[in-house]
Amino acid sequence: MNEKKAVGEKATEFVKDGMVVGLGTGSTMFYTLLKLGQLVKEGLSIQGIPTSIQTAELAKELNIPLAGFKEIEKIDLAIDGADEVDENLNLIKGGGGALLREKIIAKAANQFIVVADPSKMVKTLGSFPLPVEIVPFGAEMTEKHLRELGGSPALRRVNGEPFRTDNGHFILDCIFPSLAQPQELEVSLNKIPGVVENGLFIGMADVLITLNSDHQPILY
Ligand code: ABF
Repeated sequence: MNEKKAVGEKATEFVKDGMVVGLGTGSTMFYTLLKLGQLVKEGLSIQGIPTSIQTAELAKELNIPLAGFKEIEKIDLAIDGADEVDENLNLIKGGGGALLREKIIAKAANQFIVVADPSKMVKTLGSFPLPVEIVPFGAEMTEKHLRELGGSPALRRVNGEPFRTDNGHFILDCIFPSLAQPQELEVSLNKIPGVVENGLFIGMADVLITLNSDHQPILY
């Protein structure tokens, strides 16, 4: 069974005619987007706000109408994946590098729905290295500040070159010995000059769609 497809498609049940919908990024969202494309073809009328260039391109291929922030007054609903989800629906996101736009859109949405297969569920966040988006200027100094907070950052690379986000920034993937107080860490990280945003999404998710032990979609 394709677990990502099951949870990704389930999320489309929240999408109603006339909504402005934040469109997340990643391999689970891929299935949400495919299903939304089908629903649009069948007459559903929505406007999508994409969280990445990759999602914008897929949405265009699927003829899902897109809007920019200038053209909308509100986002009714945002749907997105996650790298880790704890029991309080706190998240680590950014494995795909789209965390900044994802957080802007999740924050702006009236309702934020997370689609995550059971492999993403954890008791405590932190096994997945926390992505921290930083400006390239002074990257070594920003890295030093992250070490001072107890983190072990590694510059994300692709083919040997620093990975660049859609915003032109770098990503430091950061292991912390403990993420027991993620809310405080989220604030401390964002106080570091050079840090643009981090992948902790604390208290933002309204609904989680995952699978139960019978592999059926379940909502929390
Ligand atoms: C995005 O999708 C990212 O924040 C996250 O890294 C990823 C989730 O993984 P998947 O590709 O498994 O859906 O939301």
